[in-house]
Amino acid sequence: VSGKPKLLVTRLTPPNVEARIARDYDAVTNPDDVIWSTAELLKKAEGCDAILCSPTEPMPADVIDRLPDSVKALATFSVGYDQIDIPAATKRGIKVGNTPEVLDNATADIAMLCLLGAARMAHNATTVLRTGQWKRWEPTGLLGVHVTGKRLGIMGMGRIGRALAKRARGFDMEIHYHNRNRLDPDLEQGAVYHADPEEMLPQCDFISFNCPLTDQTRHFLNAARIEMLPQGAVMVNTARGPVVDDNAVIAALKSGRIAAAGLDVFEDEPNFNRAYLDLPNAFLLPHIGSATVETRDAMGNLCLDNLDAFFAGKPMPAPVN
Ligand code: 8YV
Repeated sequence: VSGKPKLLVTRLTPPNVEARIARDYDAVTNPDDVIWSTAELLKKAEGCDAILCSPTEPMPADVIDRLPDSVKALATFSVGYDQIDIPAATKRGIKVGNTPEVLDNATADIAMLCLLGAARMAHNATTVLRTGQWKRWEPTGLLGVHVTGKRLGIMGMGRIGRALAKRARGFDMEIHYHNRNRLDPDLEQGAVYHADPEEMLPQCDFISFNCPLTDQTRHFLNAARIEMLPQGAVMVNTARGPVVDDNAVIAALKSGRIAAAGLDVFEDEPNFNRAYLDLPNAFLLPHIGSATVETRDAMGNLCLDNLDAFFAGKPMPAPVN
């Protein structure tokens, strides 16, 4: 590429990232932050060398295959890249980068918030307060699930899973985990490894999903596996909505089979299953895991580090393929 590379930026990025883009790239941006259809995306990508994209633009194989030939790199503003068909990108010679590490702490904080918010029925409690139903102290009312000393099963012990484990240890929880591979002892920090995730389920007073969405993890927590959890378990999801079957979770929250859920992600966001709204034992957040000023800045900068490296002919600092 001679001169500044032409970059398509699909969503608004933090101000200092916008400034860096304006300085270093010939950019097509989206100042009104509208969500583009695939057709609009493909049209705007014409003549671009790379795209700074996000999970709001699905890029399955048929979209990757229709990208203009000029597009040689994708930098997604996310650690998750399930929205991109990576083998299709690789096949077309398109390099993909993501934003690991910089969002671990913010996301683990939200996982802990979901865990505590669910366990202590925070949604129901705040509703009681805000709707004028707080008339007197109730010795046996607004009781949640005790956290200290309980077993937490972490599905996916990558960087975010480990950051959650660190927090949960501070709450004296006993950590169990399933991961494709067992961790080295220095990373495991005494957590109990379960090679078979189904074998872990009966030991999960709490279960948290911190794994990527893949063909293996899609709908992992379905009706049959909910039955393998202890009665009254608490579940947390800050990963991707489709790793659980929302209909099965909603049924289990209604019956009390699952005592409470803390969810930051849903199937078909933002058109999540509205049945969740009727559940006092569901603590719900609108996908804010990485939503701190510092984290979003760092994510934007890492996207540009990936792209700068790519255009300098160097390996991306956070490559996917
Ligand atoms: C963001 C995320 O909400 O990184 C991810 O995979 O889901 C979150 O950090 C999102 O990607 C913002 O674009």
